[in-house]
Amino acid sequence: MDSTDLIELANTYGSQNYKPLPVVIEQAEGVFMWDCEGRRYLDFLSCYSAVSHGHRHPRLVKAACAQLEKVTVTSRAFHNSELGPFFQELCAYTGMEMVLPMNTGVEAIETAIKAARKWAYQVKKVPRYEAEIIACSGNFHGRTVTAVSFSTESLYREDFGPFTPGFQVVPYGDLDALRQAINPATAAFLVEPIQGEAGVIMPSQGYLAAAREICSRANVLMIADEIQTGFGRTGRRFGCDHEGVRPDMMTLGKALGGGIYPVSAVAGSRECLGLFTPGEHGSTFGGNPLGCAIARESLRVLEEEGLCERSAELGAYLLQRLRTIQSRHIREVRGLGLFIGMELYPEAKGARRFCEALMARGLLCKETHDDVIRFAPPLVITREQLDWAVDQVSEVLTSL
Ligand code: IF1
Repeated sequence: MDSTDLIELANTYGSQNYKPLPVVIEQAEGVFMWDCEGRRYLDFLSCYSAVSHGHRHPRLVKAACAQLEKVTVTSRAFHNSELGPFFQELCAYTGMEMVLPMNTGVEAIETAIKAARKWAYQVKKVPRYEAEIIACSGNFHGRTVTAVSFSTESLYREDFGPFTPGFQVVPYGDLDALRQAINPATAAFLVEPIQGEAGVIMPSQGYLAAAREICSRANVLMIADEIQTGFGRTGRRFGCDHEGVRPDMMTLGKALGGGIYPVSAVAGSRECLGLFTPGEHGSTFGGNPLGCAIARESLRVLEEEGLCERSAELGAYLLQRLRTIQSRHIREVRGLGLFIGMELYPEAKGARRFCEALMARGLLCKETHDDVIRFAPPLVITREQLDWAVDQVSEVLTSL
């Protein structure tokens, strides 16, 4: 079947919970993807950072295939030979004391919320069920009913109530609001080091460190959502590293699975994650040997190929080049590492049409929040490929 037939099929039988660009990906390798008609595209979305290693990284495919020949899923009713080493290596990589493995990012978020509430009742002695968690306006932490209960985006909440209680929302970047919101029932502050979905929104320098200080003084847990900013995307291992901040827990996902398999986790202190007792929490696939083997190799590849440093260096280069584009549409170009957003003026009539024009030139990007084009290529991209991409962006932004 050709692309048109395949789109027709997806539209006929699929719930329309997305409006994809009209391109059908059939193959991918490294930074490139090919559609059914053989057209090649440069991937500037990286599956929202899940493909930071590039598509089908040979070492990751090798590790996955090797594990496929041994054992894939066992449940946690039994130990498996990949689990302990995965825990140890992820603790070493994050500097945390314990890990609880899950599958998708939002499952890690839900796990962290449960851990924070349990800590509030058992350690902080907050009266049961008064624990509160503070989140930020513009947040994105996933699509479960609890996660959207504290979303400020009506598109993600509409018609999905009733919502989970126990959350407060403060303006992102506003330390006074955070201080004001904290009360004796506050369990935790949940924050993205950079808000991805909100449009690559960066807080002012020092915000994360100050928030860490406020939480420590108030005996409130700090939970960093590094599902998108983690594993080199911002030029350091984690977004918190830019300010030397050590959260009590961090939620991890996307690139942890090497662009091959869903692997997520909460990494945190023993004080938090040590509170779970057998049977209280879990999942069918969390910690399965296939995911652990892939995640272990994804950490090794990040380190051995210097992908964090690459992201820092090439991200600074890309940011600088994008900022030289003279276009009446561009309001701001911002980002850190290979995590960049180009905000357009409202008069540009939305970023989608620019993404469609870029697609026609062989560059695949995704708009977020109407007016922002997100640029987040795999961390294995080369400077020459970035130059080609900037040329396409420049052409489109100056011709449309
Ligand atoms: C979609 C963007 C959206 C995340 C952070 C948790 C999760 C995500 C910081 C949940 C997931 C994905 C979800 C995907 C599009 C993408 C996304 F922010 F990356 F752009 F939606 F806003 N925390 N982000 O970014 O992880 O359960 O999806 O594994 O839902 O359309 P998940």
